[in-house]
Amino acid sequence: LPPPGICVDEACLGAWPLPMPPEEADKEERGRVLIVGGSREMPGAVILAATAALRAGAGKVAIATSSSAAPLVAMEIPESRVIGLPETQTGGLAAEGVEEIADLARRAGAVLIGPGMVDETATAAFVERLLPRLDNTPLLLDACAMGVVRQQDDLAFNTPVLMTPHAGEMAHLSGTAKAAVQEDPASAARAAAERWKAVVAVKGADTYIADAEGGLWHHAGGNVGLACSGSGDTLAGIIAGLVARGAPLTQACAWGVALHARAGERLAERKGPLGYLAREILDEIPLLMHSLA
Ligand code: NPW
Ligand code: AMP
Ligand code: MG
Repeated sequence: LPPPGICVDEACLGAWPLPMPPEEADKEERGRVLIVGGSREMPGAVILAATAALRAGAGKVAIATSSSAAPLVAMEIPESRVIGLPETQTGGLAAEGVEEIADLARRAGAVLIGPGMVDETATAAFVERLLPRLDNTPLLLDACAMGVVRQQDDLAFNTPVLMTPHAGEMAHLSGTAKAAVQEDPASAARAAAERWKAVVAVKGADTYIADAEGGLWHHAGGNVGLACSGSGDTLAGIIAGLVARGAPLTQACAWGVALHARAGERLAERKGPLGYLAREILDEIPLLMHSLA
């Protein structure tokens, strides 16, 4: 682990190599990711996240999404197993769906929940029911799923958890103003990490990653083209893929943020600084991962 406070740059990542599977490894050894999310209105987010996990080198990915979106999602990503879960009336995932994926979640190397989910209350109930079933599987909470921390004042996770809010979400979760988070994102990340006993990355042009032990890492880079629809879903999926490969949450997060940003820089050079698509970020990842290693 590089010392807290250090910038996450090439030198730091080179000294913090990702776990590599042996050449003779099978796909189980390369790690399994379970992605839970999506809804009728936003089926695309889990497709982006699942593709991202595979691009980051995970061996297997399963997606659990709303039953109405499942057939479409399965067609779009033939590499993935897709499980349809019961929906609430508002289009969220019903908490009883946890029973259908509890075994998969326990056996996964990483579970990501949140991309494309709607209905914070239903999603929080889903996450609350999932948490005790995890058996220490690392859990990544993004987007709507982070709302679980608003349900209980004294919530502190007792399994490894990573949260990836942008400034607006961080403000919503901590009950502060977005401007206050933007003014001092490092302190917002630190306070959240300490409060919820999680690794917390406050995302933006500068991203700050804090852990519950007081560690803090900073990344600057990427370009404004990354401020696009679906961008965060790709980041969350990349990190999940790295965790499933065996990287600890802090390392996976630092590497994921750096890879995502470098991919944005490359796309800016080739396609122009604005207008590239979130899905195009993903094609860049395998070679970038190789060249930064
Ligand atoms: P505001 O503006 O802060 O008052 P962002 P995002 C609100 C999915 N996507 N709790 C916010 O309100 C992502 O995976 C799916 C409650 C605004 O009205 C996420 O699930 C794509 N409300 C979701 O969209 C591609 C909150 O939500 C609205 C909140 C949002 O992701 C695009 C949208 O918020 C996208 O990535 C919270 N914690 N946070 C797909 N193809 O399927 C925000 N809001 O911040 O504009 O949307 O972060 O991009
Ligand atoms: P989300 O808002 O969840 O879709 O996530 C957006 C992603 O794009 C995060 O990883 C941010 O760090 C990144 N991002 C957003 N704006 C910029 C920017 N101006 N420069 C570099 N990266 C950015
Ligand atoms: Mg997002």
